[in-house]
Amino acid sequence: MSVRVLLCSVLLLVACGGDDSRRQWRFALEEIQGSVQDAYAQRFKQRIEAETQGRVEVTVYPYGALGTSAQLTEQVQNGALQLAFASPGHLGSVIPEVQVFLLHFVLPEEAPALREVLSANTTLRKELGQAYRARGLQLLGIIPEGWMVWTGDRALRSPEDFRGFKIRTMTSPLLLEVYRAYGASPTPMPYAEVYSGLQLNMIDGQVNPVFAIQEMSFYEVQDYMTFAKHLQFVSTLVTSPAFYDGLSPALRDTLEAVRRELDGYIFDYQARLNRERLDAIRAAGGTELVHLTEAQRDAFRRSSLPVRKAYLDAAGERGQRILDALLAAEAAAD
Ligand code: 6CS
Repeated sequence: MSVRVLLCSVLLLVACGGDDSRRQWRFALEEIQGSVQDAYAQRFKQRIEAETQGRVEVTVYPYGALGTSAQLTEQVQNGALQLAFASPGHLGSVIPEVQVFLLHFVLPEEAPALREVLSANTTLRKELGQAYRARGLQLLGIIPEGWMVWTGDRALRSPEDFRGFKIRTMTSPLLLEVYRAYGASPTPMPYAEVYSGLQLNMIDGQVNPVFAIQEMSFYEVQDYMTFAKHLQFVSTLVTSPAFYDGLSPALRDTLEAVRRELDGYIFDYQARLNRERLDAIRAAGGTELVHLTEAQRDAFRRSSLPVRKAYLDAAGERGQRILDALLAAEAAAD
């Protein structure tokens, strides 16, 4: 074998796997250091490197290092990255089915039922896994990051309060339907542009979990946080089918075992982080916290129902099976 052929083979193995020799896995985040995704990735790195005795080295790239969410997904598809988070809020034009996680009042509300459905619902994992594969992605994990909270220049106690409200959304197409159903003017934009958009009054508000509102300093340029418990922020961990299929069976088992272990870890971690970050926002002062009553939540629930049809129009029969599975889990949890 010539030196050149040997070098090429080694480079291919390092990038793609294929045996258990030394390799580097590049893992990109849609969030900054200190976030839920960062905590997940740091623990993942620690566990994978320990389990493989350092034969696999994981390098974590926080948001901003390699591009927007859409760009990270492309980099996974073309093999430049081995792992990345891909949030349904940004993935809808690639995988319409995943937009089920953008529908309000669908997932079970209580933590144990939510944990069960996200980590262990076989229909969800099978159907979503196939949808990802069909678009050149391998679904690894489904990760909750906390309740979405509306921030704004006003409190949002009813769909009427949303009338004319310019809310920044992530970039999935269904989010336009979701917020138009409340009478709002949804404005999709990448995460990195939200703070300046709020500061310059290009948008009136945005929606994210508490930890993100704190670490991205959105609360500093917003007067109100409205807690409607309408939606859990869910992200997904992805790799490419070529990378996944190219792993040795032993290394694939290790990857799956670590992923399953992290399901439990991240669920508790995000709950704690969101509580601590809310305390920090309270301590800073200047932001009014508004918690909706059941009657107020019901008005939003009713307004949100027609969006399920828009989801099914985009996601088809597989989408129907996924939505049915989630609604069944929600009904069972009641
Ligand atoms: O709002 C966003 O775009 C982002 N929010 C969070 C909490 N994670 C990733 C996502 O891109």
